[in-house]
Amino acid sequence: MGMLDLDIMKRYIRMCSDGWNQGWHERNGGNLTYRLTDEEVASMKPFFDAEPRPWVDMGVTGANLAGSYFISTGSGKFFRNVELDPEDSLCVVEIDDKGQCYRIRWGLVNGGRPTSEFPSHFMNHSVRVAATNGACRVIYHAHPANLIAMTYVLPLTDRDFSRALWKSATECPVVFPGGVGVVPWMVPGGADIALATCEKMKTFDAAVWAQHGLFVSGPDFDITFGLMHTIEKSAQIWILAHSTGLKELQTIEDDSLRAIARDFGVQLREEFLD
Ligand code: 2HA
Ligand code: ZN
Repeated sequence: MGMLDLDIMKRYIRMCSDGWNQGWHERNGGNLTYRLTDEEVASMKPFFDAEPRPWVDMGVTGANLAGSYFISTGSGKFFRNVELDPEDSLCVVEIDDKGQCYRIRWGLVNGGRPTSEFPSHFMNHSVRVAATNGACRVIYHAHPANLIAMTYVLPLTDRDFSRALWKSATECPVVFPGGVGVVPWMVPGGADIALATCEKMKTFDAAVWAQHGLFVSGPDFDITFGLMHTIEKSAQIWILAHSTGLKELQTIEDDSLRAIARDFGVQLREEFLD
């Protein structure tokens, strides 16, 4: 029995492989963080390093995440390699009692630090934990090509993207009734994109990063991966339809979106409907 026999590690690694197999993680693209439950932390403690590595100041604070633990992909690591060598690609980090610093307790055996987007993930975990009453555990960032392509040709507004995606596949309004937020192009890895994303994630569980990718959150791996997958599938249909060069003859009308919402018992963001 070792760290990699734990169910939570197996499911985390499977999600990394699933993302790689979808083609969303060229080179070191993308990152995944998971906030562990107390039981999961307890099951991991026997496998933690004898000596924790030094505390690192994140430059951001998430008081509601004080004392929590995360699994994270490593900065510069490739999703392609996670399954092959998890100890080199992943880490478990502990957050201090102020929610300001992290230290590595397991993994990254050849050195390194958590994803370059860790401050972004951390701040967004903080926002989503508050927004979901503690239900949010997963933050996932990937580079799905069709959605990125859409950011070159659609106005970069929450409304335009939410409507286009809802109308490109019938299950979309059920899967993300709140729609998607859109963050304009920004330098990745910094505080600015973290703050802009947090602003969106106060009310959305998905934020498009223009000319870059998608940032999603959820309570578990299935729901979070499924959200990324559904949004990208919808974007693919949008791109395919527009790539024909043919005139659009029909779409899902706004009243049909309302009918889906009614029958499936979900609340669509009303201001996005005509
Ligand atoms: O981890 O995707 O946005 C590499 C990235 C940064
Ligand atoms: Zn990225």
